[in-house]
Amino acid sequence: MGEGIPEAAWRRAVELIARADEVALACHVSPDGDALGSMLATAFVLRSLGKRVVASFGDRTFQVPRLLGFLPGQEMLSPPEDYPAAPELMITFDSASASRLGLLGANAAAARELIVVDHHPSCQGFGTLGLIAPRAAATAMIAEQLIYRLGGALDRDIATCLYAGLVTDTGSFRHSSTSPAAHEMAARLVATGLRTDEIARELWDRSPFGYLKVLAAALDRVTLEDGLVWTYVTRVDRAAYGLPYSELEGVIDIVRRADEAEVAVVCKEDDEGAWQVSTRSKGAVDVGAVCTAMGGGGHHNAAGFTSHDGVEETMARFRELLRKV
Ligand SMILES: [Mn+2]
Repeated sequence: MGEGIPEAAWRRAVELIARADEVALACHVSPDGDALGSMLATAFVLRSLGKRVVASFGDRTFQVPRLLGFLPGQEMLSPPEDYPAAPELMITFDSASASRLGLLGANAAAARELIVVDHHPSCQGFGTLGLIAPRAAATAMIAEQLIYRLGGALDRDIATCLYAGLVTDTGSFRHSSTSPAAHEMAARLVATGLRTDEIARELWDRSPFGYLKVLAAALDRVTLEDGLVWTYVTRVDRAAYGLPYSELEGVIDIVRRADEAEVAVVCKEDDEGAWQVSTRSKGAVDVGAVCTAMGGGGHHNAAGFTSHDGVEETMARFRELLRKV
């Protein structure tokens, strides 16, 4: 098992980590379960190997999304301001490009060695070494293999972090990425005694009340046009209920239900006023290609990008590109 990553790359990664005193870990901005879970699992193991570990993500407002608040190991996180300016060894998780590292992009550019652990087909392979497996269902699958190769073992905390990554990216083993290897990994993780029921509730089955009201506003203006279903959520919608941006992750999963649509889009205005656009496809359309053309990235059936234009302008460009793929 090596997720299709060349043995030489694995060996080089283990070697770089073995000779580093301090390892600086980072994952993509607005981390999801796969990004944060993969990073924290690796942090646990590096710490047990006696390494000094720095772990962070480059959001201007440094805050773990509420739904990931149950992940163990958060005491190992520190804000990007405290991150080494030019790390001796840096490892990034689930970030397809340096731009997805946000504030930590500059640190990555200055790192002496930079290992990129990722599974996005659009991953540009930045850094000095890639552990990149486009067929892996989650970055957590690569992180698990890295842990074994470092001589680490799973305990319940590490397994909980990896499981969060695996179930997030496979949509609870529903997405097309759900391979036999994904289920085999789940078996190893569940065997540590983690609570699958509690993790599922934390990730999917709870929200502040305000979420229901914001969701109602988003659904009230949902539009169906020619195989495309889309809506948007503004800062003003959220402000009325004090709802953080990070609570909006699940809106796309409701919008994409529409049988009449092949592609679903949710434009979410973040706290800085930029539009974070989530897209989903049922398979016929490569939204990853469209989002890459819009300056973002992702997978064939799930991708996103950031727009600094208005919603109408953003959607006009998106529609135009959609017609071309
Ligand atoms: Mn991922």
